[in-house]
Amino acid sequence: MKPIENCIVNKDTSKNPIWLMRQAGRYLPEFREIRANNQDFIKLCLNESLSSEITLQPIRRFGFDAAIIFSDILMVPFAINQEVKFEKGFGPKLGNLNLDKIKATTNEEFTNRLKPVYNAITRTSQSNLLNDKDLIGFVGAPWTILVYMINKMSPKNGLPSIFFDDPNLINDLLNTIEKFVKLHIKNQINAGANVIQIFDSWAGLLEDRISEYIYRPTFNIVEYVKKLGVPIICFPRGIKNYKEFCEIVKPDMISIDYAVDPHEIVKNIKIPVQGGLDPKFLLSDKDNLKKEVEKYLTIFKDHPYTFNLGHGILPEAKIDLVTTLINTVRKFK
Ligand code: 1CP
Repeated sequence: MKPIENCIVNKDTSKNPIWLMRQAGRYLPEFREIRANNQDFIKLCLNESLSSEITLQPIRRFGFDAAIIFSDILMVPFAINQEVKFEKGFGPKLGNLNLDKIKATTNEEFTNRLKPVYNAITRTSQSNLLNDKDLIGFVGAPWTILVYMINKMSPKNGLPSIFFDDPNLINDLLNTIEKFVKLHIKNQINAGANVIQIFDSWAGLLEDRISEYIYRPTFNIVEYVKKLGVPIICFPRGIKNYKEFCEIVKPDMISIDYAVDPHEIVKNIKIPVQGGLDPKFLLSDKDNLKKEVEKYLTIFKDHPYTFNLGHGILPEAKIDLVTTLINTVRKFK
């Protein structure tokens, strides 16, 4: 693994590196072109030359400071033998949960099924476009992966109350997911990823049992990644108490969502921070966007801060506003 001097996770307050969550994706015409000819999303994630190309598209166009491998958090359920499909206009659709089948998955089977993802990481890490840039590997947090596995589709309209009826099943499944998430991280690092991000996109759905379902498994993964010598970023979207999360889980960097007050974060959190900008500003206009970007940069002026959004970039984001965003960040003094 190559050491990156200008790593997106660092304690330097004199610069603000920038990359965007979901930067390799649907807002880019060059991605849409590839997608139009590749209807099966899982197959596309397992096409090592195309997934490497998609990873590099936003670097070529915008020169972000980091690339994030083109894959999906639902590749883990796929690799532990739960059916996963992506339907146009609907989103992910998962097959029935069969715990015995999942638990019977061996590490070798898991690694073999995701081999193309690891090959894509190696191939991408060798690109000249990434000479002095990070390559981010990622996973879903056990809680967020579990939500998709039990709910079998996006929980964007909420979870049924029966979801929480069987804590034994939840704990059992969380342990199994944690084991494979660790393996997936180790494989990505061995392939050439030099930063890891954990997406807990549905952390905000939990009110009780946060310690058990979020803090404990995420802490275990953070400790594991630290031992591998790679920085780890956590994105627990929608949680109420980022300070408590950081104190208990101890990531190297915290990625904040757009609903939290950045003033509170800078006051209460000592570790490097990433993110915050509401992705909707990339649908607005230059002046509005600049004002909001400068707001975040000013608040985090004396804090290690990597610029990013408070959630993934929207498919409707305007390309020229992404350019404005980068220029504003790079020019800020
Ligand atoms: O063309 C298409 O319709 C596919 C859209 C798409 C893309 C481009 C999906 C389906 N996944 C991805 C890639 C992806 N997903 C990346 C690639 C690298 C990059 O960031 O550029 C990453 C990091 C993810 C992570 C991901 N997948 C998350 C966590 C981040 C977040 O946005 O909260 C989640 C929740 C998913 C699940 C997922 N994948 C795709 C969809 C439509 C969904 C469901 C979202 C939902 O439940 O509403």
